[in-house]
Amino acid sequence: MKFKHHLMMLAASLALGPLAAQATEFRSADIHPDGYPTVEAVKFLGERLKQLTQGKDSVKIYNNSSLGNEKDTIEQTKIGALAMVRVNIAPMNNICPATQVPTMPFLFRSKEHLRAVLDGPIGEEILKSCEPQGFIGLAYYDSGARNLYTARKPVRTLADAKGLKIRVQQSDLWVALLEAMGANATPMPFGEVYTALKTGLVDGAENNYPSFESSRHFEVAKYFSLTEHSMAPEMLLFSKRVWDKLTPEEQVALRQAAKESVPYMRKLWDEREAKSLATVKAGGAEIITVDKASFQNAMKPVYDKFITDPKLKDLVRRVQETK
Ligand code: GTR
Repeated sequence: MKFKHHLMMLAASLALGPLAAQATEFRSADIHPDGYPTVEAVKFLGERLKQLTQGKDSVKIYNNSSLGNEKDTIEQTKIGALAMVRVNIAPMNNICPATQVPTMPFLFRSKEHLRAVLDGPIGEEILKSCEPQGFIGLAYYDSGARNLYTARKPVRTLADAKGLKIRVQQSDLWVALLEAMGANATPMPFGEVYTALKTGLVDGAENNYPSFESSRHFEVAKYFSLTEHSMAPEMLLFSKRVWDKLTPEEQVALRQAAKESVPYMRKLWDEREAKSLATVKAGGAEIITVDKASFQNAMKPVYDKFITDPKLKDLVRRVQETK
C-alpha cells in the first residue's frame, strides 16, 4: 500500500516535472520572541532541513504568539493547519497523559538527569505516546527549572505561598501542583501574565530565568524564589496529518534536523540562563533561596492524583532509577 502510494507519488512528480521540485515551507509556531533559544533552535532546524533536502523543504517561524497561545497552536497543529509547533510540555498534559511524567514536581535531580532521561528510551516512549493524538514528537528542548515569583512579598517557605493567587499554565496538573503549595492557581496563557501581574489580578507566577526575563515579568514581580519545583521541558511537535503526506526521505530529514537542533539549543540555553539572571538582577529582581524541603514534602497529593495508571507509575520509577 505504502509502496504503491510511493510509486504514484513518483509518477506524479515525474509527470509534473518542474512542479515536483517546488519548495515546501513548513509553518511553525512559538510564543517566544526572536533570539529566544527555542526560536533559534527551530531556525537552525530549518536551515539543516534545507541542506538535507537540497533546498526543497524549509521552515517559516511564526513567533511571539502571532498565531495564538500554546493551546491554540497545538490545536492548529493537530488539524494540520500548522505543520509544527514548539510548546512547553504542560499544555500537552491533558492531551497526552504520559507527558505528565516529566512535568512532575521535583522529579529530576539535575539538568544532567533530565537530559539523560529525555535522550533515552523513556523520552522516546513519551514522544511516541502522543502519536495517536495526532502529534509526531520530534524533540525535547531544555527549559531549566521553574521557580515561583511574586509581586508584593517574597516567598521563603511553603507557609508564605498560602493563599497567593498564582498564574499557572493551562494544565490540570499545574493547577494541582500550585494548590499543593497552598496557593490559588489561576490558569492563563503566557501572553496575558504581564498585565495580570501589573494589575494585581494575580500575586505571582512561576517560570525559568529566560522567560522571567524575556517577558519582562521581573519589572512587575521582583521576588524570585528558587523553588525549582519542576523541570517541565519544551517539546517540538509535528502534525501527524502533514507528516503522513511526506515522503520517507523528508521524514528522515526532519528527524535528523530536529535531532541536530537539540545540542545547539542546549548550548544557547545554558548561555541564556546566565545572561537572563544578570539582566533580571540588574533590573531589580531579588533572588531568594527557599526552604526547598517544605515544598518538596507537600507534593505527595500531586503524585497520588496524577500518577495512578500503572504505566505512568512505571515511567516515574524508571525516571527515578535513571543515573
Ligand atoms: C515558558 C515556556 C513556554 C510557556 C511559558 C508559560 O518557560 O518556554 O513554552 O510554557 O513558559 O509559562 O506559559
